[in-house]
Amino acid sequence: MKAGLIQIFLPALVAGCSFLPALPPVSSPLQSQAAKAKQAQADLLDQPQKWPHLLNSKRYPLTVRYLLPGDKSQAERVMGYLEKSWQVEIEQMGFPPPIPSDSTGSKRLQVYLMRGADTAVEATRPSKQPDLWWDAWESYLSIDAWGPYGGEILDSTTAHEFNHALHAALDWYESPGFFETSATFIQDKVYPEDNDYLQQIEDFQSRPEWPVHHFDNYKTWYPYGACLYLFFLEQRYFANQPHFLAQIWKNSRNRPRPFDPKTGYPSPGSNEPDWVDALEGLLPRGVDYAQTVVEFARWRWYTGRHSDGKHFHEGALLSPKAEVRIQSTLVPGQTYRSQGPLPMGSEYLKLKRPAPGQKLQIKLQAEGRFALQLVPGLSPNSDGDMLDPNGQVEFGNLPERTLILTALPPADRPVDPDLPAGKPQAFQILSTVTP
Ligand SMILES: [Ca+2]
Ligand SMILES: [Ca+2]
Ligand SMILES: [Ca+2]
Repeated sequence: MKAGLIQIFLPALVAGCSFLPALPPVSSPLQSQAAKAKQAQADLLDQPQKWPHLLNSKRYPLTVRYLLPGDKSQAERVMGYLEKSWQVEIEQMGFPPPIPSDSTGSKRLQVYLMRGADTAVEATRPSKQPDLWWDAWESYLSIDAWGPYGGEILDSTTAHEFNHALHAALDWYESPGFFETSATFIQDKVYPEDNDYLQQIEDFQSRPEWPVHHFDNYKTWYPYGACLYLFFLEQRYFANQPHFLAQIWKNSRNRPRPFDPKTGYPSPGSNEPDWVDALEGLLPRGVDYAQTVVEFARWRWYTGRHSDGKHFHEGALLSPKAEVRIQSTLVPGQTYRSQGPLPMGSEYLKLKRPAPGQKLQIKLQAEGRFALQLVPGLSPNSDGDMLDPNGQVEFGNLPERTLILTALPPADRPVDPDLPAGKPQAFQILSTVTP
């Protein structure tokens, strides 16, 4: 197992996809070709002296290497994207520079352009610079500028991968999902007009029962689309300034952690502080991660057709598929049972207004703790209301409202993004109609 490879792409295993093509037989020409291509990459990546062509940035310590003279214009294009990424991510947002994996001693970040290569960042070894006390790794980028992440989205792809190189220099073993959540948020900072990230929000919004920090090991775009939470934080808590993200990464640094020989990775529980700890250090006094997640559960309803211009700068650009999934519709008088969301996840239920002159009362029965709220708000200045577990639902003039149940962890247990999520928190709702 090769530790340290972070890739932008989604492997062929898309969630729920059960019609994967059969793999070629073990010794097929196709596979041996693929094996040869992999070997060719292994012989070249991280070996700058073997590359015949290079381009050095005049602005920043960046080198793009390529194999064929005819690829020069592509190399120039990628260099332009890298320079813009450096300017925004490092100079404007405050990430410290990357630590190059570079055997030539040039101290320039090496970026390899190769057809068929993984579009990825690889961290090669811990930095030996004596003043770096934390788990800082040297890294390089490889980019297939001709592959599925090239073309029109090569700009945001480059911004995304460059951000991973900055992660490597701070904490290469932070919680895995947060790498993609951060780098996808970054795409819109460096290339605001390239809205490729919006599609990835669909997988995230279709799984509200998972915690924001859930990592499904690249089965879906979920951790990428979780950038919606970072857009919420930026707007709600950080005055629309994206610098908080670099600060979270800086504050989540830790000393090098011992590797577990069984997995080849440090044990997840040893990631202290983690990004949630770092975030909580930046939030206003008295606000914790769980509280932001409850608020965010309300915000994420205001997307697509529910956008009101006050939640998410590009919420109205999201397609109906990127609206948060409503689990069920309850008719007045119905009893509803659910296996429930994971702790820190939410479930959304539509409530229908009872007949004129009648009131709707709901009663929550559950062992775990829940936060209940109703959207949308009933007045222009309100975007929703908290609801008692045993309360009356007001409808104002609305024909229906959405009830959000967010599963909270036990009050005495802080949330840790590296530990298993736990079991779904089952609940039951009794709804009664009274005159
Ligand atoms: Ca945008
Ligand atoms: Ca950490
Ligand atoms: Ca922690």
